[in-house]
Amino acid sequence: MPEIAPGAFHYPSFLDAAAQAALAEEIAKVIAAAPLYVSTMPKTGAPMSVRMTNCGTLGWVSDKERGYRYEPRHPGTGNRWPAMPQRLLDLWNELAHYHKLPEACLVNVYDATARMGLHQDKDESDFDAPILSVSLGADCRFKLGGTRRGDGAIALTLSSGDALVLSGPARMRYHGVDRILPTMGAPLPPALAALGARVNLTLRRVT
Ligand code: MD6
Ligand code: FE
Repeated sequence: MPEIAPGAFHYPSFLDAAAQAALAEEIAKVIAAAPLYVSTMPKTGAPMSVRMTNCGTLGWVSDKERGYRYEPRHPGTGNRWPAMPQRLLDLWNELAHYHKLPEACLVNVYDATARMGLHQDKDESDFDAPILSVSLGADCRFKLGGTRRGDGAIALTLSSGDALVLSGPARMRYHGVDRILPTMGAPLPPALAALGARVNLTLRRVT
């Protein structure tokens, strides 16, 4: 039963080891063209513990001065983001059940101590579109809360090859990564192994 809550679908091991390795090679090429960067929190300027980059026509960035937003260009190089690999578009077509293609794929790279605080993904203009996530590498403890910050949360383990879709009534639920379980689950595929412990990709429709 992939539906873990209304509109939230968890597909354990959706990608097999060969598909994970092939995807990792594509993401390594994205990172070679669009280097990982550290975003900072709006107002405080505190650095996030996750390093990130994007592919697609738009990418998610954040800094102290201008806050969370989508931009067509990499904040460091000033170049347009690399194209979204076809295998990510195929995955979207298979799992998102949405009539428009994703515009952004945010690549989040976690080392063993990185986390992602509880958040809603609300910097997009289109909340009708689902968000599709794919995980590679170490297991993590993922929390899925409610639509208000204080709501109770369910915990799940996201493992290498897992897909997660937040759609419909789950689209605006708070969620975050409590911690990486660095010695549990699979190592990152070779193409990404030097970068950290876990990589998560989130595909989004923005406009
Ligand atoms: C992560 N994921 O798994 C962070 N957002 O590292 C997310 O923030 C996320 O998994 C929206 C939909 C699915 C997700
Ligand atoms: Fe998110």
